Order: sequence, then C-alpha cells, then structure tokens
Amino acid sequence: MKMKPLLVILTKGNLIFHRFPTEFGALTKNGRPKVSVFGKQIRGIGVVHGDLQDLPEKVKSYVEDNVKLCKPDKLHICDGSDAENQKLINIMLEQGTIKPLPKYENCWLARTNPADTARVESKTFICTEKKSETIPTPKNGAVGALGNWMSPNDMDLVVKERFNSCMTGRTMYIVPFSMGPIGSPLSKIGIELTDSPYVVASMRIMTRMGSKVMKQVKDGQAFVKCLHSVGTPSNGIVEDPSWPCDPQRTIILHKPENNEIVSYGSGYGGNSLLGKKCFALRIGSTIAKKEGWLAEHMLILGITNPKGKKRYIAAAFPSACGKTNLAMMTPSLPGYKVECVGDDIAWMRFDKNGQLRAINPENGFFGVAPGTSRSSNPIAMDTIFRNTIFTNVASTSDGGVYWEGMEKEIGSDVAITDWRGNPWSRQKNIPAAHPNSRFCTPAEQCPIIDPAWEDPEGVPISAILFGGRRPAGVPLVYEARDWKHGVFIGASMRSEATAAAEHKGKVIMHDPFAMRPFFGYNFGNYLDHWLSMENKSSNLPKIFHVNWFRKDANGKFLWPGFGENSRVLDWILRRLDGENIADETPIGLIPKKNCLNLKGIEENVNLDELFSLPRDFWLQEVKEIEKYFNEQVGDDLPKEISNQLDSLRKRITKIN
Ligand code: OXD
Ligand code: MN
Repeated sequence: MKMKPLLVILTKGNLIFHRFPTEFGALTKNGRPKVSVFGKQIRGIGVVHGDLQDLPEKVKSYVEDNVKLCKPDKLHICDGSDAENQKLINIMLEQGTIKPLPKYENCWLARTNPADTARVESKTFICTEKKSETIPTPKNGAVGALGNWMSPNDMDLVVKERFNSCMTGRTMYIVPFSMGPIGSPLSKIGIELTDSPYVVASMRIMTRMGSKVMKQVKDGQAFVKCLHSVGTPSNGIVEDPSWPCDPQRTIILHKPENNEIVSYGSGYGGNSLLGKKCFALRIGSTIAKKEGWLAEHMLILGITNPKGKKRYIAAAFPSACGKTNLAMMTPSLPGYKVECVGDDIAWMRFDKNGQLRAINPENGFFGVAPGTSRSSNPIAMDTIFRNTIFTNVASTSDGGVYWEGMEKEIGSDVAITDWRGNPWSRQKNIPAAHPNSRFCTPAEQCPIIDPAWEDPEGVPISAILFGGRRPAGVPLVYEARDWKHGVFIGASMRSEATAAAEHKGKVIMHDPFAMRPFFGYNFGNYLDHWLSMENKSSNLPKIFHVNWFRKDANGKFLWPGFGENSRVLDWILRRLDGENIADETPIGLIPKKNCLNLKGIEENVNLDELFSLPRDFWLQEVKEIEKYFNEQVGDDLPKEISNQLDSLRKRITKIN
C-alpha cells in the first residue's frame, strides 16, 4: 500500500504525527515533499486540472516565476465549472477545512485557526518608491494611521523570505477572475495564484471566475497579479492542517506600479480573497485615480418610490455598520421598494453625459453573520441558505448554523457548538459565533437583486451617503451644502471600531470615506481626486451623512433603524426632486419640522434629541477633525478641505 506522507503537528505542546491527505505529494529525505522546478521551466509538476499549454503567454510566465519561487507540487488551472467545485469541496472535506451543513442545500462550514479571523491592517502595506506616494507625512510626532508603506526593495526581501518553497506539498491553483460583469467596460481582470482550495471556492462565489475570464486575457486584456499563500511557518510545522496559516509572518503587500498584490500567511477573507479589498479597493483606487474614476467602499441600492420613480444610491459606511442591511432593506414605508446592486464595493465613473454610473465589481456577499436575522435582514436570510460557505459561525445539532441574533430562529432542543468547535450554551459568557464570522453567498440568489445589477454600463447614481456608528451628537441625517462640503464630510467620517479588523473596544475612530484601511495611495491626493470630480459633471449626485446609531442618555438607540431607514431615504429622494423640505444648520441641511415621514412611529421617536446639535459636542468634533487633518494629512490636505473646516468652525460657534 502506498504510504501517505507524515506531517508533524503540535497540539497543546505535544508532538503528534498526522498523515497528509492524498492531495499532498512525496517527501524528500529531510521530510519535505519533493519538487522539481528547473530554471524558468515548470517540469515534473503534475498538472491536475487544465492544460498549461492553453495559458496565455503572460499568465504562463507569471505562473512559472511563482512556481519557481513557491515550489508547489501540483498545478490546477481553474475553469469555474461545477465539477471543479465538487473536486475542491472533496479536498476541503478530506483536509477537515469544511464540514457539511445538511440542514441546507450545498452549504458548508469552515472553521479557521483562531489566530486567523480578521483583516490584518497592521500587516498590510502599499509599496511605492516614495513613501509620500502612499501615505501623507504625519506631523507633531503622530504615528501615521492612513496606511502602511514599504519600499519595493523591502517588498522583494519579504517575498523571498516568506514565499520561498511555501507551497511545497500543496497544489497551486491558477484562478482567473473578473471584477465586474465579464465584458463590461468598467470591469477589470485578475489572476490569483493560491494554495488554498477554500480561497478558490470562495473566489468562485465572490467573483466571476473561470475559463471565460482566461479567454479575455488570451484576447489581450491586462490583469492584476495576485499571489497568495496560506504560508508555511519557518519551522516547517503546520499546526493545524485543516487551516494552515502563518500568523506570525502574515503580510499583505500591494505594488500599484505593477498592478500587483502579494499576500502571505492568512487564509481569511479580505487577506486572501484578493479580488475584494486588495484589488477592488487598494489597487482599484490607484487605477481609478489614473483613469479618472472612483473605487469606493460603498453599497449600491436601487429605490423605487410609490409613484414608480426609481433612483440609485451609493453609501459608504465602515465595516460592520449595516451596509448589507441597508442594501437589502425591506422598507417600512408603504409603496417603497429597495433592490440590491451590491453591499460592499462600488466602482463609479462619469459617463459622457456627466451621469455618474456604478457597477458592483463583486459577484457575491461576504457578509458579517452575527446580527443578521429574520427581523434585521429577512432578505439576507432568504439568500444565504443555499450554495454558501459559512466561516467561524456556530453550528447546531440539526446540521445548521447559529450566531448571535438567531436566538429566536432555532429550537430550544438543539445543541450548539461554538465557532471553535466547543459545546456552547446560552449561559456561557462568550459569543457562540466569532464577531467577524461570515457568510459567503452568491449575489444572484438575493431575492431582491436589482434587474440591472450586471448592466455593463453600470447604474446611474443620484445620491451618495456617508455614515458611521456615532452614539452621540451626530443627527440622523444631514445634507451637504455642495460637492466640496460633501467631500469634506466624507473626509471627516468617524465611527466606532469594528470586529472586521484587529481593533479592540468601542473607540471612535476616524475612517474617512470608510476607506481608511483601503486607500491605495496618499489620502491627500485621494481628496484632490474626489474634489476634481466636480468638474466632470453639471449633474453631480447630492451628498448626505446618515447616522442610525445615536443613543439617548440611557444608552438606548434613538432611531429604530432597519426598514424604518426608508423614511430617511424618502426624505433624501424628495430632496433630489428639489422639494423645499430642508433647513440650514451649521453642519448642513436637516429635515424641516414635519418633513420626515414618521407616520406610525411618532410616539417612539424623539425628533428633537435625534436632530439636536450640541454646541460643545460639535466644537469638540471640529477640534478632533482639525487635529486629525493636521497630524495625519499635514501638508497634503487640499486647501479646499481646510477652508471647509474653517467655515464649519465659524458656523458652529454661532450655535447657542
Ligand atoms: C468587509 C470589511 O469584509 O469591510 O467587507 O471588512
Ligand atoms: Mn467592507
């Protein structure tokens, strides 16, 4: 009988031996699986799926370079087919990466290594010759908080040190993917090389992936190079073969000059599904700057009013602030209909008539699970129980999933296993699901997916919303006075920290444009770019700020949120129609008395408190913004933005 190779595993300090699943190759004398790559040739490497000869030359040479570096045992060229997906699922089942969820159709549960559960912002770098291309120079001794820079030389060293032989014993998957509908003039292509079948299966949901995209590369389309490895720790010991990773050396690098992304050590979400944050936002924003468009952390929704008039709105909120809930909202106001184009990213460009048009570059939803329920987001619940990969949620004894928020949706007799695989009970003082646990589900399954969500021309955007979690001082909604003021509002955004990244606690963080972790270049230049859009159209979208999260003195939310947010969208749409329903305030325009439709909820809403503008709060807010701009953006802050701040300060001092 052919022996499977041995892998040493360290569990709770004890050395145990584990046999690699059949996926892994033969071992050399020193215990490392054999590889045979010579020069720039790929020789002796088993191609387990697809034909190397069919690869476009540019892809071939990208693959060859990285085979030489990473030394995988096998190559798999992804075609995106169902049969291929089944193969991947079998491999993941065998490796213990996923388990089936028999309560649903074609759904799977993955549990990550507990050290690999979120985006690692501190280990994410943009690599440019000059540091100032990537981040503004901080002032007054402040530590820069608008991204991390690395020189291209250091990037090379990091890559050599980490990637050398990192795929030994594994298969390298070659994943061609399109961000945006295939063939849309607004779409872009990437090729991800990865050693994680979980990443491939997730990319198949989150992007348009497979042979059709490779064909476009063959036809001459450029592609963004995306190299990913879950990594192999430097001592060669993979602690948990069901979720290999190398958290100690995790690093995510972007080189805009070459349209290149390199990610090592993490298999999780935005760290590894490179089409999402790395491509669609970081590299995307640098391409957008060059080409004159916008790559933004925004949902896109279509909303039809009771008269049948439809408009599209894009909205930027930081991670875990309810973008998915708003994008799939069930309006409480009669006669309104919301349809979803996207829940996380928008690529937007002015067309030749000066109309801003947006596509959702993604093909799926990678949504935060906790808090999603029949009452908060019934549409998401109708979307996610087919063809979905859940990660780090809890599981139930009847073959389903569970997370905080689903209390009313499971029987009292089912037993729950938490995201780490331990028995869990409601009495336990720890969450059953990881706060950043996710569902990864195809967008086309959403029952309210917009009929134009794949329109190659994009959908016309009439309004842009900025917002965040602001427990104090910030009213439910206000409208920017003009485009420049709107850009200033985006630049001044702040929000409570999120579990989507590695931050702790509920501190209020600056998160300009909800892009702080995702800027691909110097934020000061990004502001210039946004300001320059003013010249592209005489029909600019109106800009608003919303805050669903204001609390009263007892810590209770002042606004019911969810479907009731349709009342705010109703006011916004009527403003777009030019209705005289707004009053000037020092911070912008807010609804005139009796102009926000509160029919049926008047009793429960304290409008005065919801829209109050406490002078001390706003004086402090202006101080904070000023400090932030001075320290973080310094000389790169456009004059127009500091003028906006001065005007705001003057207006605020007039508050009684
Ligand atoms: C996300 C995020 O995953 O913003 O969308 O963290
Ligand atoms: Mn996001």
